[in-house]
Amino acid sequence: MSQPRVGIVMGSDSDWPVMQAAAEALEEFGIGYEADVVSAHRMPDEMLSYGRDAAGRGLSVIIAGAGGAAHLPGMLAAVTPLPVIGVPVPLKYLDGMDSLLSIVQMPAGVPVATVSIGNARNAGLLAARILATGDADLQARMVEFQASLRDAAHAKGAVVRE
Ligand code: RP5
Repeated sequence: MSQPRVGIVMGSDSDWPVMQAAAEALEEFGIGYEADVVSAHRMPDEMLSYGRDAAGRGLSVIIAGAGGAAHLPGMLAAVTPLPVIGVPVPLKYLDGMDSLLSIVQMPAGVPVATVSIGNARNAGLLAARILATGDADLQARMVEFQASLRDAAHAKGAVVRE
């Protein structure tokens, strides 16, 4: 895999079963990534260092997933100029609504692009779209991918008005 352009981080290794879908989406597009556990609550110093150093290390996008009191995406967004995509990880209680609200309700000035609960695949695809704005080949592959979604919908009998 090439030099990491996307940093996938999560609050716990228990988040990986959800977060690995982001990695798989990036792999489909041949985008280099790194994946790390960087807990906002259990490793606050390491979390701040990760966010502060990410751009300088050559990352272009951060995907951050956490569950419960999910402060990781927002805290990273506070210390990096990079786009941060938040993934609300569903836990045993509250069905991920706690994670969603913790991530999505950011104060003005500090954006986190939040995907739906557990939808790490969309986080990977959104990171690919962000990178594709400066990469014509990658954008062409994204267009092909979108066409494949349309073809798959047709194959299932979807009606499309032309
Ligand atoms: C959060 O606490 C993590 O992102 C994880 O979703 C949750 C539970 O972590 P573990 O107790 O499983 O390590 O910070």
